[in-house]
Amino acid sequence: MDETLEVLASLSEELPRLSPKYFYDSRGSELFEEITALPEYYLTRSEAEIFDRHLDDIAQALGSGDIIIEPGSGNCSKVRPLLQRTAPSAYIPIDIAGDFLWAAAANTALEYPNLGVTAIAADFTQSWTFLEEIPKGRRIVFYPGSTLGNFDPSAQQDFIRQLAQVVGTQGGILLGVDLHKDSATLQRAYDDAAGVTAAFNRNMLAVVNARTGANFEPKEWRHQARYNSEMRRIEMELVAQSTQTVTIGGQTLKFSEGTIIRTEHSHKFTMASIQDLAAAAGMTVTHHWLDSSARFCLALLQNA
Ligand code: SAH
Ligand code: AVI
Repeated sequence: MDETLEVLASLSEELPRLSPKYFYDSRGSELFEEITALPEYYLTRSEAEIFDRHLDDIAQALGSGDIIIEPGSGNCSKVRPLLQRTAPSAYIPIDIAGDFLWAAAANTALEYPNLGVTAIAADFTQSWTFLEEIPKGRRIVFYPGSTLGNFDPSAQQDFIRQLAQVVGTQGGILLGVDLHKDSATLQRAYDDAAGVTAAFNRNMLAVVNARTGANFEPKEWRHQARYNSEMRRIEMELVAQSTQTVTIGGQTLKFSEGTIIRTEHSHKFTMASIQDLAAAAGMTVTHHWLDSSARFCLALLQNA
């Protein structure tokens, strides 16, 4: 769907929403990179610790010489241990933030001269026609960072089903997901003291302005994040600080003071929910690894 129509439709819902894909232009990608270094945002460090502790095991489970496909590759830094240890023939980073992707992929290609790097600037929720152009071979989809958790549960299932087809019976999905835990730790991770997550959240309105010609005033919106422990998800929102009139695609929308726009769900997982997701796609969790505090899980899913 055309982005202007999509934005108008989701903002007109009973609970106005914007898709988290609008977080990511180059500025949004930089802000996300800053988030990953925050003391409160343990996810990236916990996942890195899993690689530090278990790389031999992970590499053995994956085998060598594969094609690694990474949806939502960001700065392409998480794949490094895999590139070093499993020596794949090709690496295919896919990301919606094109300029940030080109720069990250170019650095990766320079650093690994024997690796074929094909960067794909695309929305990974759309059809993966680009697969026709990538080299043939056994495929590993590397999907770290708990980006799967930004989909709602039925979309998570659809996405894993699609990835199951991409990897076939020979390959696998190496999936990194954040685990359910106490609300305070989670809320801190999404509402840091330095206000970087707030800036990341508000930047979404600047991205929507750039992509649809809308005229949101980002500074008139306040960041809010709460853990909904029943739904096992962080709900990130923007709250209007005054009455706002916004024009998008020739339509005028009025948001009274206190109006909430839901910008992100970040679902948290349990071992059982990871296994259920795999099973719904006809896959099995053949291996899994945790960090020392059991905050984060890296799982290898293979077709049963
Ligand atoms: N994998 C990295 C980055 C995670 S941030 C890490 O774990 O640190 C999520 C990434 O997914 C961003 O780089 C963002 O641009 C990308 N992304 C989000 N929605 C997307 C979509 N619909 N299609 C393609 N990329 C998307
Ligand atoms: C990319 N994604 C997994 C992040 C998350 O934790 O849900 C995005 C993010 N939102 C706020 N902080 C980080």
